[in-house]
Amino acid sequence: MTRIVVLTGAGVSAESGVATFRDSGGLWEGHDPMTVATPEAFAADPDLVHRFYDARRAALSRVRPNAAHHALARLEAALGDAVYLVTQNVDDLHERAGTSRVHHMHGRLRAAWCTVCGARHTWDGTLVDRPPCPGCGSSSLRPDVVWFGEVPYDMEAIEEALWDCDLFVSIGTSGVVYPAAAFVHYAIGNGKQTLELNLDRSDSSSDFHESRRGPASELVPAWVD
Ligand code: BV8
Repeated sequence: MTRIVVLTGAGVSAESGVATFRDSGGLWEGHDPMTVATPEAFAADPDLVHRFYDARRAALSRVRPNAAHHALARLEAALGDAVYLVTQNVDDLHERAGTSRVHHMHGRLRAAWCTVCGARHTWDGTLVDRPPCPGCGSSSLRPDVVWFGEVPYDMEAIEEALWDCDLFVSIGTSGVVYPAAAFVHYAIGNGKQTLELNLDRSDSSSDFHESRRGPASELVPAWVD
């Protein structure tokens, strides 16, 4: 029985040195999202998209979980499966901090998906050099991330957890991207308590029962502990 649903966004990994998407100097400023994170962009220029994800996958080895990730791992250790953690992030920092059940609704950098046989593989190398799929041998692997216009993972389970929970907590997200940005509306519509922990005001701050301002590395441990 889920009691708490936690949604995290790029802000939870910002203090680990992982660029966010929309803050000044954020990741997208290097690239217009629509030129790298869509199936059309991949079809038009697969090398560009592969290089974008290969660089981010390689950068994972240079970052570490921060106090927010560790606090959320303590929350799961204390409450077990009463906590449902869903992240918009494609990094593996929640796992490396010790959280065992992480639901990556937008996929994972350290995974590749074969568009010929459909197999998904843990992947730490590059894809731009078109390595063979370990399953079928074809050179048709793509990053296993959810691009704009694609269907997020785990939506049914996420909606069920939101239906069951008492509390929905959103951490480090601008509330721009749907359907994640709609979770707070779904929670409120079903009479749940809602809390936002974010550095700045987000697009949905006014929707939450309570919205606390500050860095995740301070707000999340203070909330968890
Ligand atoms: C879908 C993976 C149908 C790839 C990502 C018009 C209107 C409304 C919606 C749409 C529309 N046109 C199209 C849509 C739908 C579209 C969408 O929402 N577009 C937006 C741009 C308008 N969505 C989709 O296409 C999705 N699919 O809708 O399918 C469907 C839906 C349901 C069921 C069935 C079918 C798929 C979207 C997934 C796209 N992929 N990522 C990759 O990573 O490259 S999105 C990407 O941006 C991230 O994954 C992340 O999820 C997302 C949002 O970013 P945030 O995490 O919020 O980060 P951001 O930088 O924006 O904000 C950081 C926040 O942290 C800030 O608020 C900041 O203040 C705070 N912060 C910073 N530092 C700290 C901090 N907080 C605390 N501490 C700190 N230190």
